[in-house]
Amino acid sequence: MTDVPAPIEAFDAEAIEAARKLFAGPITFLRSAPALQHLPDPVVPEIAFAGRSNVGKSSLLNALTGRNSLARTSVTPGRTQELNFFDVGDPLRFRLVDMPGYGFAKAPKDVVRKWRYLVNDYLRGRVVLKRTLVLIDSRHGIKDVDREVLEMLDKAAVSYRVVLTKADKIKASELAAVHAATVAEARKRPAAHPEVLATSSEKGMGIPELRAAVIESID
Ligand SMILES: Nc1nc2c(ncn2[C@@H]2O[C@H](COP(=O)(O)OP(=O)(O)OP(=O)(O)O)[C@@H](O)[C@H]2O)c(=O)[nH]1
Ligand SMILES: [Mg+2]
Repeated sequence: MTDVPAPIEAFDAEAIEAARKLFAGPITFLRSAPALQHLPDPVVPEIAFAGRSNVGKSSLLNALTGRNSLARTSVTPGRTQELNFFDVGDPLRFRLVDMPGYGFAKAPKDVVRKWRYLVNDYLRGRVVLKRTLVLIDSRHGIKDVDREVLEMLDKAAVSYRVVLTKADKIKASELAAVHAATVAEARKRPAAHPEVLATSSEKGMGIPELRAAVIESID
């Protein structure tokens, strides 16, 4: 017997199917908020995507919604520069929020500061924010720059779930090791969900499960 959790957490078939249906329905871009005064009215639950620049936030949003170009992605870090809101469901059930990345060394300092304030203020102060998905590149695991964000979320008691991205880029054995280390760290953090999902937006791995996890957190 082993108690090492699998990289892909099991959800029951009904939850997977209900989530698939919801994400296959209407999803539309609502607006970009370059500053807090442009946020939409907080009328439905929100799920935010956070993580280092280039970790795959916009790609994961596209994979979840099954739409290739809903959120803009790029090989160059720093693509997403505002908070982008997407409406899910008709009638509206919840919103997905794609955010600028952190830890992007090449961006000018004042730009980085602006993004950081925007993201941090949103994360700490948004009443309808149900959960933040904190994305971590499978090849790198949790880095100090990620830990700063996790600490901020812990202190502000903002519920989050760590999600590994780009799982297709490493071998299964390497993925198992980084997953185990990430779970161990998540379980020590007060505001973190105890499970960590490994995903690949490229190959679709972990996507049905992450959909179910999103729905679970808004219900
Ligand atoms: N192989 C592989 N590549 C991926 C995956 N997810 C994202 N990428 C690639 O990683 C690069 C960055 O993806 P984005 O989704 O734009 O990353 P981001 O986190 O939104 O980046 P910023 O908006 O700059 O913070 C792109 O070239 C994607 O094609 C994945 O699951 N597998
Ligand atoms: Mg992006």
